[in-house]
Amino acid sequence: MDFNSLISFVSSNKVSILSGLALAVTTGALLKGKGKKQHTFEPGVVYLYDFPKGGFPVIHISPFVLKVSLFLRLNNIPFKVINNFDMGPRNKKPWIRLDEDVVSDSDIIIQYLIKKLNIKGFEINDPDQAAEAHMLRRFIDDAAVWSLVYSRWVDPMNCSTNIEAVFASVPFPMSVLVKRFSLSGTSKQLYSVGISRYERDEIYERAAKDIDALARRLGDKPYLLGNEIALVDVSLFSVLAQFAFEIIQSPAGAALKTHRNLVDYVQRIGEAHFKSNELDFSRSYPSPRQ
Ligand SMILES: N[C@@H](CCC(=O)N[C@@H](CS)C(=O)NCC(=O)O)C(=O)O
Repeated sequence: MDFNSLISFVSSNKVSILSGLALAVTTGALLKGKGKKQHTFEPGVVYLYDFPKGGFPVIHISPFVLKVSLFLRLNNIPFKVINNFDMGPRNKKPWIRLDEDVVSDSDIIIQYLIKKLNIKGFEINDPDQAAEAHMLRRFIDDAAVWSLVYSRWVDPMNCSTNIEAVFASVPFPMSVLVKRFSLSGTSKQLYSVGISRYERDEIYERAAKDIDALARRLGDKPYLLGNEIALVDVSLFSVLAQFAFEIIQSPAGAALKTHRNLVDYVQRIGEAHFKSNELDFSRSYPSPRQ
């Protein structure tokens, strides 16, 4: 295209070019958290930064945000949720603000709150049990979680419904760019981590084995380590709840629902700490409860 044709193209497409640019700039700013609503922060209140509200039957669509939310609830810590695209210091949700402090990463947030607010009851004195809890937590948070990410974002059987629901509260046309941007980022992550190099059946076979192992480890105990809820349960609940409250049941959700103990576990913890508009029990727990 020579210079004269370029000028004539620009002058005849002024409106679309300008609107495209404006949309791209606004979306970029939105994703970077600029132009966000200014909040007044009350002292002593934890502000939990979450994604924009989704259309799922679970209040937080990120297991890691759900994990921090459950921890705050378990300990009666006053908190407010802020839904936006501001990704915080590590470029990941969740992150929190408490007074002058900003902390990100669910484990680091929980450890910070335990120390800052002098929360008792989560110490594990037996070194073997502490080591086992640590490994279980890593397995749940850093390994088992990836089949959820696959199922939500990439699985051709349910990803378009899920992606619509993830961005349910983002207005058009912003939603178009945000969907494209997030999907490409998540697909790259799934490839880098290695999950999306397996076939769909292989991914869900691995997920079902993860779920079977967790069901076996829980057995008939109320919680993973016995009678008291531990930090490893906060992680387990938060990942399982995402499978229990799906819009379209994935094979991993179906695998979960073959384990009565896991279904009861999610229901027991969920009902104790969340309201019915935060976890919609009417939209979960099919077969095992009949
Ligand atoms: N290790 C982190 C993981 C957090 C994480 O992976 N968050 C996801 C949402 S579930 C996220 O922010 N993804 C957006 C991205 O990676 O760009 C934690 O425990 O907080």
